[in-house]
Amino acid sequence: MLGALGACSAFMPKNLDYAAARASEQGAYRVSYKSDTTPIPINRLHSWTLHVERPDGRPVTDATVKVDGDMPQHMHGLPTRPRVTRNLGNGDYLVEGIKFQMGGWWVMEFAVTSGERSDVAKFNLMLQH
Ligand SMILES: [Cu+2]
Repeated sequence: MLGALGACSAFMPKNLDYAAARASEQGAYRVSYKSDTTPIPINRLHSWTLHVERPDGRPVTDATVKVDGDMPQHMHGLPTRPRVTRNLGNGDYLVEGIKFQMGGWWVMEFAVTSGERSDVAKFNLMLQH
């Protein structure tokens, strides 16, 4: 996207955490994801199952989750608007409509709200072309 400036040379933090299970930023939740397709595909719609639990491991069964994603080096987001379409129970949520239009470093963000508690979990992904 940055053309002559060289998108791939734009700043990228070293030692990014690519774990698929993380604490949310303020520690309110533990969030993990599983893609229904592995490896995570480029240019193909697919779904993830998100799991949300409290730090003590109790599943969060009443969360509302907003989904967003972007490529920090490229200043663009996803070509689609993925969203939670089903509460699968036991802290699992189906996220449909995910599509990555290119390989590289992506950050997926899940804004989780349950009761009064809102927090965001961010996942780094390095997708292969
Ligand atoms: Cu990009």
